[in-house]
Amino acid sequence: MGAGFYITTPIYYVNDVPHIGHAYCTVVADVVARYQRLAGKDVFFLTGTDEHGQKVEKAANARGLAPLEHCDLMVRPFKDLWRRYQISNDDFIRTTEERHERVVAKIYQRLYEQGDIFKSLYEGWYCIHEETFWPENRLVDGNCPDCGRPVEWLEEESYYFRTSAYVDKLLKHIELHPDFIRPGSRRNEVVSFIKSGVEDISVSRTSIKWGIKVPFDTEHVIYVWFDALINYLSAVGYLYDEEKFTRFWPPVHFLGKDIIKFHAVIWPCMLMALEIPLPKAIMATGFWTLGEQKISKSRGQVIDPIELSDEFGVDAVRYFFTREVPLGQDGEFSRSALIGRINHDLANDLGNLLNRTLPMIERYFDALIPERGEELALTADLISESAAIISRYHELMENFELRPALQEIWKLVAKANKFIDEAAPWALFKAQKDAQLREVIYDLAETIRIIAQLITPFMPATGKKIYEQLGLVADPSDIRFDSGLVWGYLRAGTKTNRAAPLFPRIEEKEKR
Ligand code: ME8
Repeated sequence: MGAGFYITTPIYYVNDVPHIGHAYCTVVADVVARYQRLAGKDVFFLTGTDEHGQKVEKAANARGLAPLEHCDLMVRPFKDLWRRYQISNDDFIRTTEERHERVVAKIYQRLYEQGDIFKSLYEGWYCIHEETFWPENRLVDGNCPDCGRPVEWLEEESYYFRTSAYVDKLLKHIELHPDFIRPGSRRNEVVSFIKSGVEDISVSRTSIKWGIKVPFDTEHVIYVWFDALINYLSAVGYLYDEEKFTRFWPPVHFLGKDIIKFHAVIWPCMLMALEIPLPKAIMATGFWTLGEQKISKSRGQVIDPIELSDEFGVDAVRYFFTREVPLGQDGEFSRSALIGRINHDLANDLGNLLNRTLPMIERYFDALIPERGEELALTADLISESAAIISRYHELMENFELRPALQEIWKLVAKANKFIDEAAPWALFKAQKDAQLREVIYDLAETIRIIAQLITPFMPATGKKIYEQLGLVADPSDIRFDSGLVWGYLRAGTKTNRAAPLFPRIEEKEKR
């Protein structure tokens, strides 16, 4: 097993520009990648684009472009969006790249030679939108059971992948590794799907041209899902960079619940056929809905992630994504809920903590962080509470429990706000209790710094801004937890820089 930490997002279809659902899955994976880096792991965080298949070919045709030209244009908005959202991916794979196509062809060849890919006749239904083959008995009123669109009848010679040979072994793996598919509700869904019977799947097409050719039969193009899943191998050096591959494999996959069967059934069977260890975890995220309908371009409900970040700021959106719903569950997207989070959690709770503390440092200590003084029961309690929260935070973050981890941080924010009221620095100042005042102010500033360090995976720019206000020049994204979460990192004599409030209140109707 590799010593590194490998995490992936789905590779997104380039038939259209990205929307908020794409941003969501990539942001949550980014939070985990950033956390693991700060925890000291050697991280490889991968995202990319899925560029073959009928859906992309159709989109290119509609624009009068050659498929590759269309892809070259459409990849830009994805890359721009990731830059805007401070996504810290280490690589970006496109399935039209040679490094990918080569690995796909080699894998296909090997599976054919060992008898796991074989030729037969495909007769059945196909949904272009979902790029999925459907048996007759799965259709709903003659339409695709997933998206409800009409399906097309296919009758063509096709290569099949022998999924059925591996499903029993897969079922055992799922039973032995309860954390393999998360959350548990998705695991149950996958298990009952497997138990209902998994057939061999068609993995080539003759009626389309846009894809990777079957190496030993060039009339056939490799099925887009078979091609796409292999990105997780081709990007990490499989068959060409042994050192990299063994360093990082196996991965943790983040993906939407719509594509769980591809990742939790077909993909593990492909890996077993190749004798490659299975992923550490397959984490299915939920959907953002509007009026209880999945947000999607084709349904005409669009929330542009760029406009959203223009209006509210990237960190506020990143916070909302991770704080509003538990990972794995659906969430109804609402502007008023977003504004509510900004006003209450960010402007009020976090913002006020800074806006109360920094002026006291200026007033009592000329804007210089004081030396610690005389410990009080109250300050000892704040320090031990912060240590307890840090340890729960790690436990939660290791398990991708992002929302509970934020709730823990906000317990510390609340605790620090309450500490100000109880320690009443203004009274200590008046009574000239200098040693106590110094301790109270130092501990408060240090708590704020720890909070900034803890929120950095979620809100990297905000963590940095808080550090700047405390007078620290280092970016908390560069400070590993083993030094950044140690009490006492903040040095006496550091000059603070109060700035404008991090999150101004938004005066618009909000929902609580
Ligand atoms: O399926 N809410 O690509 P895709 C939350 N190319 N997440 C959403 C969402 C919503 N309303 N809508 C989409 C593909 N997503 C394949 C993947 S991987 C080898 C190949 C997210 O462009 C969610 O993560 O259709 C979903 O799985 C992904 O976008 C699908 O993106």
